[in-house]
Amino acid sequence: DLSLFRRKFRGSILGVLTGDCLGSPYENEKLSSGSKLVLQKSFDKLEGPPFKAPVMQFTDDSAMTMSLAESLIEKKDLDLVDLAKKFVKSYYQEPQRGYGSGVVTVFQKLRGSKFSDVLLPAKEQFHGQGSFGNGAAMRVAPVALFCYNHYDNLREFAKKQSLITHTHKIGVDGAILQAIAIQQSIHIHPDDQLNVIDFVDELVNKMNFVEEDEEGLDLVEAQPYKSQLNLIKKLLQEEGEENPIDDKVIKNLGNDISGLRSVPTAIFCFLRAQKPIKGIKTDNPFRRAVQYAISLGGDTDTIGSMTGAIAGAFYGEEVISPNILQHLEASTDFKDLADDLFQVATKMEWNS
Ligand code: F2R
Ligand code: MG
Ligand code: MG
Ligand code: MG
Repeated sequence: DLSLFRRKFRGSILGVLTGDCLGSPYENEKLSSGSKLVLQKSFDKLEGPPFKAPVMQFTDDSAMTMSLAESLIEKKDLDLVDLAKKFVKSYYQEPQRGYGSGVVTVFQKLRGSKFSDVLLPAKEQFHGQGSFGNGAAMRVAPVALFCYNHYDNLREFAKKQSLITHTHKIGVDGAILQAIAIQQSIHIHPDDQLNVIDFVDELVNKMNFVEEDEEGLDLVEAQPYKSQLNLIKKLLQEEGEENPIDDKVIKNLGNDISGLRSVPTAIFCFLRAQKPIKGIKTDNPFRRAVQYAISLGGDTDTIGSMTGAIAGAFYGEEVISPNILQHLEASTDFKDLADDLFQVATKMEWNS
């Protein structure tokens, strides 16, 4: 059903934008119960009757997502030189979008070397360790959509697009996991009851191969995402509406700028929001997921955005309030981008 996929493409891309714009005012906060109430009220207001207010600005998360989508659409392929150029151009046009402090060095070196080796600057980050930030994961949605029907390409493309800025295994595998979660969501009908444990089990199986122990390390240590996914399962089984365990979620899954302590959190927020959550008053499961993600504090724009990308891919665009979208910067541009990506992706031979 192509029209369902089209709505899911829009849902995912607009989900990125929604979580980013709504989450960024709270970035790096620890939300008290008072600020969680402020969050509830501000969502209520945005969702309510239209009112005049300054639009909420997007940050690096959406800016880089846009570059990646534009490059895939234009090149009908993943072209790393073109992508690097688009990232750099977008950064120098709008450097105030709240980029990570490390990644800026990559942009400077890429430009300074005239893109002679687009993989080299990222390799030199953090004394050769590479970045383990969530920057490669936060922008990966367009790859998941571009490869929506082809798992091997999705894995390969999610990795390759990371390597322009993130080479640390944690940074790369976080992007792969986020892409896989979006792809799984695309392929489940939103009217079907989602079995949250099956959803995680499928991720565990896939990440087991992604995180194969290549260096002869202890298998548990060498598969950190798999461990976090198993924790998600435990938390989902433990938590009931009456027993919110936010502190436990933050402590165990995390809410920071590293891939490992943000991507699994976003997946958890999407899955947990299938059921009501105490303190979050809405019947809309997309809003519940994004609001819950932001309420956990820390890297709120990014965890909100990644949660939105997964939830939007599951429910489709109709779950995102048009009133809210009106308050978000460039939301029609992002919708058009999703449509263009849909046109290109559905014509790729390997998706058919
Ligand atoms: N950077 C932010 N928010 C804080 C500042 C924004 C504010 N508005 C301002 O401008 O002052 N948000 C954005 O950054 C995150 C994505 O970051 P990305 O793209 O992964 O960048 P980077 O620099 O590669 O990594 C982020 C930080 O992680 C630490 N780090 C990463 N790898 C490391 C390593 N191997 N060793 C030690 N530290 C490492 C560093 O502190 C990096 O700067 C998103 O939240 C996005 O919204
Ligand atoms: Mg940001
Ligand atoms: Mg930084
Ligand atoms: Mg962030």
